[in-house]
Amino acid sequence: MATDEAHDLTSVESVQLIRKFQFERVLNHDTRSKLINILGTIDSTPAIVIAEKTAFAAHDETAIANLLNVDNGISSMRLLDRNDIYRWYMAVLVQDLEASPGAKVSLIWPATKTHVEKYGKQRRRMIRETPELYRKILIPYIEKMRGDRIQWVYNILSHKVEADRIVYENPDPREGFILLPDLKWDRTTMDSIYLVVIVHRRDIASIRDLNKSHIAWLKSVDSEIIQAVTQTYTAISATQLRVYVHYLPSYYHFHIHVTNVEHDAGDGAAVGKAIMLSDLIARLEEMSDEVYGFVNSTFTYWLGENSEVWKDGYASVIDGV
Ligand code: M7G
Repeated sequence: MATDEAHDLTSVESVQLIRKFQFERVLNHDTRSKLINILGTIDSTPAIVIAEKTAFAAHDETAIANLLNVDNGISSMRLLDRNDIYRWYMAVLVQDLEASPGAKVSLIWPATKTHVEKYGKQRRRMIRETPELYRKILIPYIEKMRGDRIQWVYNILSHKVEADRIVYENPDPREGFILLPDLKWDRTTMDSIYLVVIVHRRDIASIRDLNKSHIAWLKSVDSEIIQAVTQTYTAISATQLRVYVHYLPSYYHFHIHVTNVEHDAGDGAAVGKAIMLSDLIARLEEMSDEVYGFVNSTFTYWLGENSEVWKDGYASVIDGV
């Protein structure tokens, strides 16, 4: 099935599609975030399933007050052990697809080699990327990663998909952007709010393309984001938002991550990957006219050893790997 046709599937057909998943192997799993990445096939084509147990609805006091209720909280329990004033149990939660689903499941199909690398377990390497290394290794790689690989971005920008999810749009082709829920968010848990901002302009692949001429624009995007998010989700205030970008990103069309600062976004918010948007703006402001833009800067980040940037790039140029 062509990717375009896959987009047009109804929600029932999409459920039938994922049911056809044939297990191949576990790519990675994380006991802390209760997440598992599984590789398999659908109709003999590689597919990746990412399954994550949902968080408790801490903001819904009624639901939490009923947690020990047999009918709509924990339906059955077994004592594992006890010691003095301490008791610990295993429990079965009453789950409901609308009000309290047990898991969030994502499907990538057809999955590319890059997806399999990204979602697989891998060792990491720290890279100090100078302007020279950026030109030598990243520019040719970024060329390859544009086009079809960011079709999902173009689908959002043209309102072809996810249009009804848009939280805010500034439609200006040069200055504008779309703010919408990130696929990682369950769209209900306020503490784990995760939104993504995709800019309309197509000339910025990553922060490397930003320079001093973008300062005013970035500042207005930053304040428009904060205003739109706090007006839409009134429980959240400006000081509760973490607004940042990734370097390296997975997708080379400029986008910004917006999360609740309470949310543990794991690696995605970690040093060596996440850079606060306001820090980037400040760095540009402090930059001399000779340096002018991030194309002439050095960035340090981590990379997975499975990634093409490492295997076909840095591994061969860094001494003593
Ligand atoms: P990134 O830094 O390029 O990649 O951010 P990474 O964080 O995945 O390494 C891209 C962001 O866009 C991530 O937070 C993704 O979860 C999110 N995202 C990716 N896709 C394919 C989609 C999508 O189709 N829809 C939405 N709403 N978000 C997506």
